[in-house]
Amino acid sequence: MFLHFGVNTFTNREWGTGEENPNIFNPVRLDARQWARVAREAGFTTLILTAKHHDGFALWPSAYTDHSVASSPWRDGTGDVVRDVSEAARSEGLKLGLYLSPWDRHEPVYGNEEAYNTYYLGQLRELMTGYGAIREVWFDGAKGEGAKNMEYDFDAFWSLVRQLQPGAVMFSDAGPDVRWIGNEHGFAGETNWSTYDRTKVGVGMPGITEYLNVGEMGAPDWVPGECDVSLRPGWFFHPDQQPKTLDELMEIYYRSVGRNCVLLLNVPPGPDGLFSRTDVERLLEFGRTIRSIYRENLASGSSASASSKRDDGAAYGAGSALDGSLETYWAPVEGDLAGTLEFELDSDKAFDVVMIQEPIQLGQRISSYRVDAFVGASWETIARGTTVGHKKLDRLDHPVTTSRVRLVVETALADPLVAEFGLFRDPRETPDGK
Ligand code: FUL
Repeated sequence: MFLHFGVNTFTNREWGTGEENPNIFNPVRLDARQWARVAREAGFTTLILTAKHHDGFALWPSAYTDHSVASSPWRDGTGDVVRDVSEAARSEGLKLGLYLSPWDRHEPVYGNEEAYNTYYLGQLRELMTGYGAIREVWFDGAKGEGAKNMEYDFDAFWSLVRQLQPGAVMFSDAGPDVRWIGNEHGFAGETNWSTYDRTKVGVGMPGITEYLNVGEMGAPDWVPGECDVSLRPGWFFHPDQQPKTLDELMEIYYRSVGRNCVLLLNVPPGPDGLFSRTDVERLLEFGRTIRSIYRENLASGSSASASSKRDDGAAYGAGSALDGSLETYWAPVEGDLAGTLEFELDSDKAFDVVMIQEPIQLGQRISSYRVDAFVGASWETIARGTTVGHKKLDRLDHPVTTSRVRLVVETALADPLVAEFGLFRDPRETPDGK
């Protein structure tokens, strides 16, 4: 869960000017435990807070500037939003991520490369040393028109994070660990490789958003995509905006998590420092719907067979695709770049979601597949796709009822491996209303 919060929350803007008076920052009822509790109940695992957005206002009392919570009336200048969020996350069993905008419209030395990079590194060090374990650091690439021209010293930023928080992953267009998916709708490409070539992702590369959206088959760098999107039209809270509907959120879920991506959904707290009631209700409904889908894998307990099985003692059989573990997997005979897994259910089952997972600790291999169901007297193709990766979900237009299903891997870059296969039922109506 992304948390966009700061002076914009009080000015009703998306991008602050940097000239905001810290006096406006006063979220009198701020309760980061509410944010963390709702996040956990809805099924999120990590909170990523905008510690500093483009306006330069620091949500923690940074020693490098007085443009921060320390100059605000909130808790008489003794508050620290980063501390509150880090403690709330820990107590709810969530991980913590921080966003520190490189573009800074307040800081007077911005534009002077040496001075500003030093300033930024100072702030980054405060965040990487003061708040316990950090899971993700988010480097936003935005730089508005008219911004002073300067190069950020990303190599220095990245090595500081590696040194101080070796367990953190770093997000930016160019990785190094997690890449932007190329749009803010929460939609990964239907084909989505976790691999791409970092050197191609220079600023201003033509076609960059498409490249980020799809990745590149067989490219050298493992940089999975992350889909960032807001629950509301804006990233920051605006009183006249409404959250997305459950169906819109589920569409995002299928096109992000269901396409080999991490979903980073933004929930903006309001000026009182709390999530709105409508947002909380929508998030809990979203979490319940997802849990309901996974409640029962209708394929589990079926008898599974495969076109071939790698034969060197270990458990590479078809049954490994149904054992609930991403560590064990079906593998065909070495050298087979295609293969079929067939599942015989004990009786007819109706499902409208098909799940496939690769054991990505061994890379991403499958490049095209189809799913067939035995209906009446013949096999019918009910889903078709390209990449799989960590998780592929295919939502069908209408429920299919059958007792025989097969996954046909048509092409792969290396022996295709399948860690898990699942058949599920989305509790909502299918798109065609059945
Ligand atoms: C963009 C920013 O300009 C937006 O304000 C927001 O923070 C979004 C997540 O990234 O680049």
